[in-house]
Amino acid sequence: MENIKRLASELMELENKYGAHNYHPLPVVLDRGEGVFVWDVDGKRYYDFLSAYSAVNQGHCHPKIISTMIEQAQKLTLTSRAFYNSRLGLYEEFVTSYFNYEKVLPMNTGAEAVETAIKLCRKWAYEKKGLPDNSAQIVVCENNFHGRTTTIVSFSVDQDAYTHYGPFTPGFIVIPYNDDAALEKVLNENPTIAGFLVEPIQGEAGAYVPDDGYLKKCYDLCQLHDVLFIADEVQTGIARTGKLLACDYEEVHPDILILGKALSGGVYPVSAVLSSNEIMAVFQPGQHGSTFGGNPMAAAVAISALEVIRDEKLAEKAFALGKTFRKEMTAFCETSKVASFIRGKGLLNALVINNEGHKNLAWDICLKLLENGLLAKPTHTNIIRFAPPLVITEKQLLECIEIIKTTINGFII
Ligand code: IF1
Repeated sequence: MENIKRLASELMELENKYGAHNYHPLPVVLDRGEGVFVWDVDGKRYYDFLSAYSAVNQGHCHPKIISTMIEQAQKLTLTSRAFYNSRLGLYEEFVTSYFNYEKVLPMNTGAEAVETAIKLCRKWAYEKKGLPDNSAQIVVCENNFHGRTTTIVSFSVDQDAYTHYGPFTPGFIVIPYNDDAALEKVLNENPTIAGFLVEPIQGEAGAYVPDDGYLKKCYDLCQLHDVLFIADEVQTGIARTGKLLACDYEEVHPDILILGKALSGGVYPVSAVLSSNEIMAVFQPGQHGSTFGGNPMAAAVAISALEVIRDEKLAEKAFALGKTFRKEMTAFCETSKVASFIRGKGLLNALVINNEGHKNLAWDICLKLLENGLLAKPTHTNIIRFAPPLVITEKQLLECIEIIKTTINGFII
């Protein structure tokens, strides 16, 4: 056991010495994952309540997805789009039907898909809506998180995300989130708006759920002004919030839908932009693409990952278990001086902590949760995100709720 323990510290030291310091990980070295569990190099087991930021909704190393990956890996992994391949068309038919769209543009990371959606929206605005060249504006919301490219951080309000990355990409208007009147005002005042890019629930902001009806009102305003409603469901999509898409709660069908993360069950970078024939037609050969986008491995894995969501009814499970989690945690917040309130939908939830007099309380709670066998990470200094894989059972969830309560009760403020 002693050797393995040294291994953990050695591995952390290697990351520290040879890796860029663009993260501040919790002090645990993970080595294996299965379902809701991960094990560290010392063989200690943890409940994973981050799910790689909702990329492993299907659970770690889901056997069906893994076997698809192994089979495809032994056959054909990458061809580039210079040629057709035997998996892509099958995937494109499957995923467009699954989400009720006519066309898909396959990419790899969430940020790539967001960038693709921005280019698609702008090109549509010039070529179909008739906006003057280079005049297109896209409306975004305060406290957004859509990825980390230079264009995307150009419209971030988080200093850590944009400081010293300028000069920034113009053409974005930032309005308050959960404020449809602000969207209406900016649409009435600006004739060159092309789109509205929004997270149906703001993940990084701490599972910030907008008022009921907000998405529908914004969607209707966009329709009225011939502006594209673009939903970034990279984190909220694929059953995480208790529906297949968070937009489904308000029966909003985005003009452009952005998916990523759990689209592959966390085994491979797969993202997608879905839209209509009319909108997607603005992309002609040679006008957009990527080396790995639409590769046969991604196509095969994504079909399996989506079949698991459907066949194991993971949206329904997330809906029911999310209610249990928020009910239990709301009751706990009523008696706790540390836990203020819980918010979220499905199994995307966040606990707001009262960190008065103890700035890094959320971080310290996560360190204690780690000791107690549960992995969670704070987003901002006073919010802890709780997002287990959707395959968690009710019994396991109740056990984890006890771990969370006991751990927090160990902190006196
Ligand atoms: C990091 C945050 C979550 C996303 C939404 C696009 C992307 C993301 C709604 C880009 C990615 C990840 C990125 C990761 C941590 C994590 C994150 F904390 F950064 F904000 F989940 F909330 N749209 N979110 O949440 O997708 O390019 O990463 O595949 O950058 O630290 P990506």
